[in-house]
Amino acid sequence: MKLQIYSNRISQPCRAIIIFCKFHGIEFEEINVSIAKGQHFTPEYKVINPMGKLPAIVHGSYKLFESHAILIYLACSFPGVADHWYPSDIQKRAKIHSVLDWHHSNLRQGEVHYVRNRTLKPLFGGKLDLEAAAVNEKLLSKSLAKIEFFWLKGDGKFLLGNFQPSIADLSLVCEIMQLQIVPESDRNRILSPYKKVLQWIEDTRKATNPHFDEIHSFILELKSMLTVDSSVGVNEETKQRSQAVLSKFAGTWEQKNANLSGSSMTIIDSKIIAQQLHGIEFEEINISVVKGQHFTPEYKVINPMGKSSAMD
Ligand SMILES: N[C@@H](CCC(=O)N[C@@H](CS)C(=O)NCC(=O)O)C(=O)O
Repeated sequence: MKLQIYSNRISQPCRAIIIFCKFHGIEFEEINVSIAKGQHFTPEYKVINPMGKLPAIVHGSYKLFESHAILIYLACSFPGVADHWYPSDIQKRAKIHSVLDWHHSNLRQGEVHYVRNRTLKPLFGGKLDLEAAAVNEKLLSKSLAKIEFFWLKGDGKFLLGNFQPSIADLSLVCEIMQLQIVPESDRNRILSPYKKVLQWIEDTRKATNPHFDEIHSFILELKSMLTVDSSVGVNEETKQRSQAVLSKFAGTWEQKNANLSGSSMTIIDSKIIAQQLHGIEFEEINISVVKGQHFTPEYKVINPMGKSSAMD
């Protein structure tokens, strides 16, 4: 059975998956689920993804949600995907997971909420919140700095100093491309300090074109509808025109259907239990989060992100 992708092209993770499939010649049916109409909250969609989020896939009788998991599944189960996208070498592979996990609790948090508060909210019936956007921008910029000065270190053009792109490059670049929707002056202010990031976006785009441009043409079209001054909100006419763009791929769903909570100690404890269970020998080095030992230069050699836990 052909792969089905439940998607909406306004969504960064959906775009990453569609680009990946198109690039690798993976045949799929794209089923547009309208976020604007709340179709992702319907009981029918919750059978596909009980979390009510996009994207999700169905492959035969197998269902899967979470874009990173989907990219891994696609890279491993379809023939012809070059090793660099998701390396078979376990240490290289785990580094890709390190970037992907970091992405979801850092770059994505800053970017999603910034774009929502700065531009998108009125399209979904909310109000812009420029104060919140300023707070979100700080996390976004911090994350971009981490990409510039840490993840893009090394000889290659891609994340982790690789010479060829991986699923992590595609996922993170699609996330940053969402900034196309915000006013150009804001985007330039945020991105221009990060020259390596800008070059890496271009390199990832080139490596996956023409599919990258084709799939992103949707948000560029949406952006052209949002030329109003966002500080005064979106007027009714703009809202209607934008909804028309948002529902461009709509219809397929209707046809078809006729935290970061928990202390770090808890995480360490669960890892130690797993290690004891499997008989893996280890030395436990306790890092006092209370004393801020995870912020020391010595610890940052082990984990430059200054978080517990890490392994050497
Ligand atoms: N961690 C999830 C994120 C999924 C997600 O947040 N999807 C957004 C679109 S980008 C969504 O479904 N939003 C609708 C909503 O939250 O109401 C993934 O990578 O798949």
